[in-house]
Amino acid sequence: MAIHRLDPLPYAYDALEPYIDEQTMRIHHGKHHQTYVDKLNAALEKHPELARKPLEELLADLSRVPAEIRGAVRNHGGGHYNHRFFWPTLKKDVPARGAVVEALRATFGGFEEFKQRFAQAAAGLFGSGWAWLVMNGNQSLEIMTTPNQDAPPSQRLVPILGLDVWEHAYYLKYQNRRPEYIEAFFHVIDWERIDALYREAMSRESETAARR
Ligand code: MN3
Repeated sequence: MAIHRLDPLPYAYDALEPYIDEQTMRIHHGKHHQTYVDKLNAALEKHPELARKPLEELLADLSRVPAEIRGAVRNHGGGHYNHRFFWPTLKKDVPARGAVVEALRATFGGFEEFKQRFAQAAAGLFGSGWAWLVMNGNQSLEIMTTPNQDAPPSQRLVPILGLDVWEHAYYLKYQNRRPEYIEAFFHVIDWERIDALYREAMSRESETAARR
């Protein structure tokens, strides 16, 4: 029984043109993301007791996932988690503002400085993976990268912003010009959603801190 499923994009495939092209979005969402979902479900079929657990919980403690499917959960579960996070954070031409932007200025010494450091991290990642802005357990923002489909919850980090830098995310339009794709990404960040994720993470962390 398929437990995890691929949600439709919350916008049209061509909604991010010209920054991210329609064909890339169709293949990326309909083929690549679908494959992560299918392979995750196939792995979980062997362990139905895990299938009912939220994906985030499985990724947060991979050592508790049976060894025979641990790699599949890490790669395909991570792939599903990362892409499910990514799609709804994209929207064209949303002004960068809100509490998260204030926090970025305070943390990185300016919004442009943040952009530069995030872009450097994304451009410098060797091979396939993701660049992230995450919140750590001290309610601080950090820029980091993960290889392949490794997901922030596996490091106890809460994703606030993420960028897929696998070639499948940009090759049709940008070929080897990853920096141009990264530059284009800054035009399609839904800052309203990023701000909501930031506020949510802040209040969740405060609750956790209060319980400690
Ligand atoms: Mn991808």
